[in-house]
Amino acid sequence: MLGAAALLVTSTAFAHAHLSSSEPAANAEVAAPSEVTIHFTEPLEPAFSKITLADTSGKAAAAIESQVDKDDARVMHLPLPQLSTGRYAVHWIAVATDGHRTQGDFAFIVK
Ligand SMILES: [Cu+2]
Repeated sequence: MLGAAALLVTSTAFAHAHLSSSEPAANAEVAAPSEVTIHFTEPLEPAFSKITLADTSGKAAAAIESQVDKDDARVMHLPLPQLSTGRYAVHWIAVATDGHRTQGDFAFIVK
C-alpha cells in the first residue's frame, strides 16, 4: 500500500482517469436501471478497467463483465440483470492509457 500511496503523490501531474459522471448518479434513488454507465475524464485501458456491483449483503449483483465503450474509451458500461429494490454499491477501477490506476465507490438505491 505504501507504493500505491507514493505513486498517487508523485504522479498527480499526469492524466489520471477520474469519474466525471455516472448513471445512476451517486446516491440516486432510481427505478431498476438496465446498466451502470460511468463517464471518465480520460480514455481507459479496457483490459484493466472494470465496474463491479454488490447488493446489500455484499454479493455480486451483475452477471456480465463491464466493458469499455467501443466508440468512446472514456465511458464504461456494466450491463445489469433485473435488480430488486435495495441499495447497491458500485466499485470502479479505471486504468488510464498512461497506466495510472484510480478507483472509487458510490451507491445507488433501487426503489
Ligand atoms: Cu496518470
